[in-house]
Amino acid sequence: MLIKSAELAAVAVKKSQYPPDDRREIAFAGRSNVGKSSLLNLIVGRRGLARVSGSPGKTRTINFYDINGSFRIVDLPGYGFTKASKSFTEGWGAMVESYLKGREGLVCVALLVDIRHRPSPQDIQMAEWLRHYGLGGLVVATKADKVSRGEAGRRMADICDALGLDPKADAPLPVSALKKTGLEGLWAALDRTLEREGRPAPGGAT
Ligand SMILES: Nc1nc2c(ncn2[C@@H]2O[C@H](COP(=O)(O)OP(=O)(O)OP(=O)(O)O)[C@@H](O)[C@H]2O)c(=O)[nH]1
Ligand SMILES: [Mg+2]
Repeated sequence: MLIKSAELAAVAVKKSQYPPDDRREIAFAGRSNVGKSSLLNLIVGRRGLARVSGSPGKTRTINFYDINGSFRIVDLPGYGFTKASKSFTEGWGAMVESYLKGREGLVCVALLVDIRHRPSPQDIQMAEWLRHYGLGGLVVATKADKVSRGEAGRRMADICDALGLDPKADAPLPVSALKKTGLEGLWAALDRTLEREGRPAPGGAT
């Protein structure tokens, strides 16, 4: 896929702020600091499009990006950062869940996990939840630059084991936003997902 355009379409904390539900959307979910916003920037080839930070909890809103005027990538706030206040954590759940449950155009949620760590209980819960709603299947292992090649293989097997993935059918895709590696595999997966879900979107636009 060639990125011809990428622009911020909406920043939302509630449904009335979402853009119209008229096209396919792929959302990025995962723990805070796992690299969701960095991956978005890598994909669209624009370093500063989504804000990135060394401290967890950078993205606090649901950010919708229009890609090529034909689909959207949705950058979600991360879960599981320890400094979050209780009210934020509860608000996060409600905010993200209402998006994930209520969005007609949402075709897939890419679950990002850090290649160095065994998925957390929240990652596992998220993977199960996505499977249940038919939104799973795409797992991305971020920060692949942090491990050696040999180690990467072992880490991927461990991630498959923890998330109940079939290593032959839906192995995680290793990517590094730092080294800009793994993009081709990710593009191909996104293309396949969009093609598979190429049904006319609600409202008639494709
Ligand atoms: N080494 C390395 N660092 C990365 C990579 N991707 C992201 N980072 C770093 O990880 C930190 C968090 O990245 P973000 O993209 O802001 O993470 P996020 O998942 O959007 O975090 P929240 O918005 O808090 O949910 C930043 O310091 C990034 O520079 C990567 O592939 N390799
Ligand atoms: Mg972010």
